[in-house]
Amino acid sequence: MSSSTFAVLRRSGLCLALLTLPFAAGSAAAAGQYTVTLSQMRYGAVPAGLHVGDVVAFVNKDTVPHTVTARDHSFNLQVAPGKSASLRLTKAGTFSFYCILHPAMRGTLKVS
Ligand SMILES: [Cu+2]
Repeated sequence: MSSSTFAVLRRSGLCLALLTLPFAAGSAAAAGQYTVTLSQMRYGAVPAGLHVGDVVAFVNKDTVPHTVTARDHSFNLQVAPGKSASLRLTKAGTFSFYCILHPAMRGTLKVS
């Protein structure tokens, strides 16, 4: 009897760990929310001090579509005119990005 009780406890303990893991990871360093404005065919200033788990919203104030495309293809956002698209940072590193439609538009995300 005691062994079956123990087994149940172990199972529920495992479930609890799996359920709480994503929340623990997400709240570990109070994820930040940032905005980069796309305007006049340029990316606005990219915030410094970005961390894994942060979310960066790209807001397109131009009348043409833009993309936010990583050189290493790790992300590729389409941002319609007047709309925004958000990117959750999932790994550390320095990521150069550009607009596929207007390759002169360039920026860099530094994530630690
Ligand atoms: Cu563009």
